[in-house]
Amino acid sequence: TEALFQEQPGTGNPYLEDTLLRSYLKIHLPPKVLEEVHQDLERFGNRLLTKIQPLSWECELNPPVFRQYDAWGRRVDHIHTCSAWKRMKEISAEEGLIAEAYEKRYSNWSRLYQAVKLYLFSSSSGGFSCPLAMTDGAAKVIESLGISGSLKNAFDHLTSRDPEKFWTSGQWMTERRGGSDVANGTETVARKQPDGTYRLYGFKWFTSAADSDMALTLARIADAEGQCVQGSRGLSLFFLRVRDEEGKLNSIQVQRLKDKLGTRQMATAELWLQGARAELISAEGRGVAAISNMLNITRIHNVIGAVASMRRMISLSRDYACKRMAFGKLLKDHPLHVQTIARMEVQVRGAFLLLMEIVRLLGLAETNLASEQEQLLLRLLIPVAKLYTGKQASAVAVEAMESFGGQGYMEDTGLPVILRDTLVLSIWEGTTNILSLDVLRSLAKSQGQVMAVFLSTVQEKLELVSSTKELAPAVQRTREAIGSLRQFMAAAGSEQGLTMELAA
Ligand code: MFK
Ligand code: FAD
Repeated sequence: TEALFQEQPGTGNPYLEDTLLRSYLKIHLPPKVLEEVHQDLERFGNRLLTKIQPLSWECELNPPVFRQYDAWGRRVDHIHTCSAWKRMKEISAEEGLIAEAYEKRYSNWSRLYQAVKLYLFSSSSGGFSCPLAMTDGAAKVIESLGISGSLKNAFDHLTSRDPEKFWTSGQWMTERRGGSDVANGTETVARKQPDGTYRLYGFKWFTSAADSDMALTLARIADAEGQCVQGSRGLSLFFLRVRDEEGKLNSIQVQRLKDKLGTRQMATAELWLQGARAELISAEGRGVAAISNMLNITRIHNVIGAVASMRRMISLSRDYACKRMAFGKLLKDHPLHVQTIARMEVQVRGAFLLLMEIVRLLGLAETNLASEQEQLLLRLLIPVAKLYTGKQASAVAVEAMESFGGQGYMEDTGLPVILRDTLVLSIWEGTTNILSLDVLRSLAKSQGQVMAVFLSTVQEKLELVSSTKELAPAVQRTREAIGSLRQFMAAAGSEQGLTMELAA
């Protein structure tokens, strides 16, 4: 028989194997909630392992295909997606991956529970996490604007558990002249129609999950002379259906699908809006503020994706270390190799706990249980976590790839896909520097409060662990960091002073 020289790394039920996740839930969830959630997550973990992971690989092998014309020369602009991708949509509805957060069965814990399911789903989702992020963001915007009229219908579809009824949403913000500077880069114009709806004319440069049912997008409303207000105050938010009931595009042409480094399972298109019928859903000129609710949700999804991909890579790496021999012993018995894995493990654990803290706070905010301080903290932590974990995920993925040696570089192991897909996490949903500026925006807006809240929260947490001997060096370092920040603030005169100094 053939000698076995290289064993494939694998993992079991991702929920049962995730000891940090399980201990977090045990410590934080009320017992009754824990009992129900545990049962569901164990079942979901098995479904992921046996049914969903194979679909994910199918999505990677069968990326979307764009067909512009049919055999008879008619323009069809059809984006063909594979059956596994369609199945992911059904599974997302069945599992309530969006619904859970809006039904609020477990009050303030529903959001955290949803985030945990998304975290487990993410690395087996074949890219479907992307439309789910935007779907969640759209539901959040609609909820925050008030659910009425046609938005009620859209909200019901976005939050449905019925696969026949479930819709996904796109988020069309980026145009050719500006993805970060949306306020000045948006050229799309909205012309009002006699029935009160609008028709949109413009070009959307990046539109992911272009097979979605609906989208939220920004445009400038033209006045009777065809003039538009420029800058941020000229932007309004619109809701549109991508296709009508017969599947015909809503006066939209697909220019092409993007040829991407990663996220290849999912269609990202360039779209011409040629009079797409849309509904104004924000106050005129309040488009950026209104879509910020979407951004804050999709940025949390970005954190979920970052933590999930780190978890997956490291779990596989740990398993491989228990199987692969080098220099006469298993990798796990080489202290230097174990140190490399341990460093990554610390990174993913820190990122996971930060994510849990954010969704815990979000759950409180959404059930009116958050104090003003907790709301400020949430606003601050979202961009911080997105920018930090976005970068961290690709660094960890590179390190983890090396831990498999040459096999880590081989396409058919599935490992390079994870690396490619993490590389986008620091670009979309706001680049690192744009999010740094958003941190400053949140500091400036809180007028001297958020930094104080942040520092006292860190101080409180520090006290909880200050008697743990093993943590003494870390506690000391954190104390020093808090001290320097306080000094810096004092020197700046106030938090506003600090913000201005940083901004300068
Ligand atoms: C694993 C799955 C991950 C998810 C996958 C999704 C697929 C990918 C989809 C995308 O990439 S979608 C496109 C994402 N695009 C961005 O993230 C845009 C990046 N640029 C920014 O974030 C800019 O900072 C921004 C466009 C928001 C700047 O716009 P403005 O108009 O120049 O900013 P301004 O004037 O400071 O803010 C306007 C209002 O919005 C202000 O409110 P007020 O008028 O009431 O004062 C701001 O406070 C508010 N605002 C801005 N950002 C906010 C916010 N409010 C709350 N939270 C925020 N983050
Ligand atoms: P730019 O804004 O031109 O940025 C270029 C560089 O300049 C960046 O490094 C940036 O950090 C820096 N920069 C810009 N302004 C400043 C500043 N003030 N200070 C310091 N540095 C600055 N967008 C959507 O709307 N919907 C989608 O569905 C979508 N899907 C995407 C899918 C993929 C795979 C990718 C890669 C992108 C997608 N995007 C989508 C677009 C994405 O959100 C933008 O590419 C991103 O926001 C950056 O915008 P930009 O490409 O215009 O870069």
